[in-house]
Amino acid sequence: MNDLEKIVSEAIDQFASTRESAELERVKASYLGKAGRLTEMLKGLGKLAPEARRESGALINAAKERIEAALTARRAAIALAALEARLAEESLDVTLPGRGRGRGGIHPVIRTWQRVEAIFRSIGFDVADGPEIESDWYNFTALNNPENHPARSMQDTFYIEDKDSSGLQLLLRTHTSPMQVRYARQHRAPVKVIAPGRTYRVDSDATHSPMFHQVEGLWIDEHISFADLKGVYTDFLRRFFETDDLQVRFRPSFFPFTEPSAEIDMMFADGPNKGKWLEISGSGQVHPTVVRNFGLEPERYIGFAFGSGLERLTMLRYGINDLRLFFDGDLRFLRQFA
Ligand code: 2U9
Repeated sequence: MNDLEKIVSEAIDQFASTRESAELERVKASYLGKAGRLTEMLKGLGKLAPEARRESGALINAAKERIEAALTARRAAIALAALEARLAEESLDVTLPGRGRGRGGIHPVIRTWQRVEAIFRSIGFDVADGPEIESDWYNFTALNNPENHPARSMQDTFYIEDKDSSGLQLLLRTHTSPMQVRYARQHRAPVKVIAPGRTYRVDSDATHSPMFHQVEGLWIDEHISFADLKGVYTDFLRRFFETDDLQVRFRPSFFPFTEPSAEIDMMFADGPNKGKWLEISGSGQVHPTVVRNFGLEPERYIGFAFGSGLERLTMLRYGINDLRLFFDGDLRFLRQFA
């Protein structure tokens, strides 16, 4: 075998023994690269006489073409092997059943929130939403809470250490009333609004959570009376609990922001709570000082307010007996409402 034949067959053997393209390209360079064996032979042609140069040149070029053909074939083989390896590794069994996606649901307290909104909207109430971080003025002062009222203490209220840009004391709202003060000051009379939302108090046991939900209502106009409160709230309860067999009573109470004030109790004619008076809400005629803080004259404007816990409404509606279930995130509980 002459030199050229040997080089060609060595190249073909070496190509065949490579397993990946980088290695193949390195072997290729040793034959066809700048200092490759065949390249060196082509360079040597210059020293030959014209006749011999043409003859040798043709032979070397024919050898080069065979090497290049072997190279192209090996490149294709390596690429195919890589593709097959990948296909084998990433193979899918399209006959397997799908994994499915977990379906989310609406939290029972939020369901109550939505129901309450829909019912009050249908009786002409607007729905207001506002900040959970409030100033001391909107949360307490505007609502006629005296400076030394116990609710203002750090034992009951979460205070924020930093003051706001104008030096105001900030806190987490303890009720949604500050939103109604904002709303009344902005809209003027008549005011007919509910404010549902998250509220915060330093309190945590089987019946209290540091974060809970309230809905408060406010109706202020020239001739709003306790009869309107009783009518609106009774209508709300009957629709919320989907029964007309429900009694409502008012019991005298005290809140700084209402005068007179009353607890609202209700009694079902059926079901597990049949015949029991259940506390469901606080309420009252809005205190004249609070009306003045809206920017309205209390001699002309009068109305009522109420406040109810959304957790309490939810527990009574679904027969839930432990408040903590709402906040545990246990899917076995939550799925029942999805
Ligand atoms: C304004 C003026 C007065 C809202 C009211 C109550 C009585 C009340 C509690 C019920 C259960 C809070 O979630 S709870 O712990 N609320 O007893 N709330 S009157 O009075 C207002 C609201 C807004 C401007």
